[in-house]
Amino acid sequence: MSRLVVVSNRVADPRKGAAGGLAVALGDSLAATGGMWFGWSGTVVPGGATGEGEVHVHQAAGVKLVTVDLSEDDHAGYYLGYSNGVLWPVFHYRLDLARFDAGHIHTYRRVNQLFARKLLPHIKSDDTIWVHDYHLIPLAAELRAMGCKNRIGFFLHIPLPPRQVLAAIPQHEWLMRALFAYDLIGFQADADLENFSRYVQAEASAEALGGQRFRAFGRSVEAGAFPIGIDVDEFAALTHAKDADDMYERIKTEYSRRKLLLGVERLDYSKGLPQRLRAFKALLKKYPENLNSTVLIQIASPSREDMGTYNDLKQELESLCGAINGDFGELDWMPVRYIHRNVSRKRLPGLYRVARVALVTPLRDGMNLVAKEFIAAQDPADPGVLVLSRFAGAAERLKDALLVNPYDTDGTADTIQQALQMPLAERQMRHQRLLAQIRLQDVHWWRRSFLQALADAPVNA
Ligand code: ADQ
Repeated sequence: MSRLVVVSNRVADPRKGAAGGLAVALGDSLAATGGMWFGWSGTVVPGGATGEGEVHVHQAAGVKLVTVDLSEDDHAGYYLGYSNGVLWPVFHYRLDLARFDAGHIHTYRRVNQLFARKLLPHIKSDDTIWVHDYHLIPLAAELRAMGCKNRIGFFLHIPLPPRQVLAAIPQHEWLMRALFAYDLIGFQADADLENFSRYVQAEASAEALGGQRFRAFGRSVEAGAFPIGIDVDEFAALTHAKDADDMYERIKTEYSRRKLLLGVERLDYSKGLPQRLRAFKALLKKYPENLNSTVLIQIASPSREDMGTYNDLKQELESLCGAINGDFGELDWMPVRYIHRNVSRKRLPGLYRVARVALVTPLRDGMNLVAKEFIAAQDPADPGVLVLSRFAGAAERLKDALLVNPYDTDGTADTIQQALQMPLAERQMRHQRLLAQIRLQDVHWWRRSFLQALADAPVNA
C-alpha cells in the first residue's frame, strides 16, 4: 500500500483527543501507511509581508505532521481574501457577498506555490496525495509544474455551483483548468458532479469520455460523488460516555416540561440561521400550543470573526433572538436559548439525544455532518426527528428526514409542527431507515471509496 499524504488548509493533531471530522476520517489510513499530513500551522507571523514561511515537522501517533507559517499579508489575501471572501460565498451561491479584489488571487496563487514548494521535498515517488478543499484548488497544478508525477486526488467539501454562478468569478477558467491537474476530483453530491460536468463541457469544450471521465486542457480527469459520512459507532459510543450522559441528564431535567428543538453549527451565512429563527417565530404564531411548551436551543459557534459579513450576521441573530424572547417570552419561559460558543465534541451527543427535533436548515451546504451526528445519537426506541434543508448535500440520501425549503418560512414552520407532532411509530421507522443509510455510507466507506477510485484512475501520460 502506498503512503498516504493528506494536504489541507488546517492540520488536525491526532494527539489532541476528540479531534473529530477529518482527523477521525483519515487518521486510520494515515497511521496504517505511516502517512503524512501537510498544511498551514495556524500561525500568522505578525507584520510579515510575503514570507517564506517557517516549516515545522512533528511526529504524532505514527503520522508525520508538516506545517507552514503564513505571513500577515499571505493570510489576508489567501485565507480571508480569496478563499473565504470569494470562493466560499460563490460556491455557496452567494454572489452578493463575494468581494472580487484583484490582489487576492495573486496571493492565493502565491500561497499555493509556497505550499507546493514546501511539500515537494517531503514527497516520495510512490506516495498518494489527497488534497482537501477550496483553499488548495491549484495545488496539484503547482506541484505538476515542479515535476511531481504522483497520483493526486482532490476532494471539495463545499458545493460546486452551477456554471452561470461559477462564471461570475473572474478567474473561473483558471480555477477549473487547475482541477485538471488532479487524477480524481471528488464532490459531496450528485448535484455538484452534475454542475461540474455541465461547466466543463460548455465552458471548456471538455470531451465526456464515458463514465465520469472528462478530457480538456490537454489532460483527462476522473470525477465522482463521494458523500462524506461520520464514524457511526464512534459517535454512538461518545453518546453513551460520561460527558454526553451528564449533558443529557442535566438538560433533560432542566427542560423536563418542554419539547426541545436544537440547532448546532458554526455561525455562518450558509447555515440559514436568520431564516430558521423566522420559521420558529412563525411556528409560535401559527401553532400557539407551542407557547410555553417548546424551546429552541441554538448553538452557533464563533467562526471567521475577522470578516465583516460574519459580524453583521452575529448582530442580526442577536436581534432576532431578542425580539422573539421579548415578544413571546414569559417570566418562566424563554422561547430561544442562543449560545454563541463551541460545545465540546464529547458533550454534543448528549444534546443531540435530548432534542425532540433537530433543525438542520442551511441555505446551501456541501454535506452537513450535524444531520448525520444527530441520527447516530438518537435512542432507537424513542428517536427525535430530523428537519433537513433540501439544499444540504445530505438531503440527496437522507430521504426519510422531513425535507424543507429554508426560504419558505411558513412551509418550514408547518414542517417543524409536523415533526413535533409525529407519532412514535413513524419516528421509529424514519430513524431506522436514516440510521441504515448513514451506516451504509459512513466515513470509512467515504475514505475507502475515494482512495480506491484514485488508485484505479488512469494516469495521464
Ligand atoms: P462545516 O461547514 O463546518 O464543514 P458540518 O459538516 O455541519 O459543517 O460540521 C462539521 C463538524 O463541526 C461536525 O462534526 C459538528 O459536530 C461540528 N460542529 C459544528 N458546529 C458546532 C458547534 N457549535 N459546536 C461544536 N461542534 C460543532 C464543511 C462543509 C460541510 C461538510 C463538512 C465535511 O461546509 O458541508 O459536511 O465540511 O465535509
